[in-house]
Amino acid sequence: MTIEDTVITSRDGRIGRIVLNRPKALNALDLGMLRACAAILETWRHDPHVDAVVIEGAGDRAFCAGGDIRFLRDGQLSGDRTEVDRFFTEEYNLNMTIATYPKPYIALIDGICMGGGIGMSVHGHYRVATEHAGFGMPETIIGFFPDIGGTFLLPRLPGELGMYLGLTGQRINGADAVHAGLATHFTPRARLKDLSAALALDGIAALAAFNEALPPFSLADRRASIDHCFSAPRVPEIVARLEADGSAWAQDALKALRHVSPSALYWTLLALRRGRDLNLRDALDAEFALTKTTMAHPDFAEGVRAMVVDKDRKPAWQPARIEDVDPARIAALFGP
Ligand code: QUE
Repeated sequence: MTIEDTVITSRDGRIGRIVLNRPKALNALDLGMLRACAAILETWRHDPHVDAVVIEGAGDRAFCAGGDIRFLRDGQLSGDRTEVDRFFTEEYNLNMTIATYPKPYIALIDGICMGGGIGMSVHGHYRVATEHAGFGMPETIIGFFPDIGGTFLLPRLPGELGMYLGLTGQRINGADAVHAGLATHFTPRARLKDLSAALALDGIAALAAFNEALPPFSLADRRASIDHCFSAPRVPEIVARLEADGSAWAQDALKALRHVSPSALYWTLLALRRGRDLNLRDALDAEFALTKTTMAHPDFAEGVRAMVVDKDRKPAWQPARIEDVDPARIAALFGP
């Protein structure tokens, strides 16, 4: 083990520990990290001394900010999809491994948890969130769509909450994530170290002992509006319903929708509606196919450029307006 390891694994009592250790990159996942996690999960699957797995992120800013989106952009722009396909294949297989893991898999989430980070946590049995957790699927902001099983997870949140989160890219805090079903337990940061130690001693029984009363769901008063606006059949109707709503919440949602890739709104809506009826494996396979077609759209490279590479936060979307997206062009991305 060296200090450069981007994934640190260890045994502690009867648990196996995984630390995503790229704190300067907000623990974003590269291929080496995916492989290290997959390898240790295979080792521990059959290890009679490991009863459960606990995963966390290094540093106090992030559990995991997502995938290595610069690498994916570079691969896409190179014209050779080999490395990009390999990344998604291994990432989605790891999501599936976590979802079907035979031993308790517990993610401790104390900081941002977005995109690929959701895939590394929410498919597992237990997700403990602190008051510093921030859960989100912000892919429309970079001209992509909620992958890593997001098309399976989001349609299964209460009402149209998942469509709201997936289209707007809005982030929710740790307590709200428990209310929404993305997290299972709420433990303050001040007690997380003690919880982590207790897991090694007592196993998953420690989860209940450290679970604290939840603050109210901050979106409780918005649930009816979310369900009404985001159940509209198409993107322009969602916009029209938000405009008709007129509340401060609706204004914020509209502002978010007008900032993200208009084309990504269209393909995300279709992908999330389709995911309602798929199991996780089929959803991941459908997402894999969709990575090929959506990433070939100019908005992906432009979105990553604007938000992650140059950080000017001024993407030049094509088309630039929701009203100008051609639904037939989006439908074609889903195959014949
Ligand atoms: C939307 C996203 C991502 C994002 C920013 C967005 C995303 C992602 C990253 C990210 C963050 C830090 C890193 C890194 C990538 O940022 O998916 O390599 O060091 O992974 O607005 O979807």
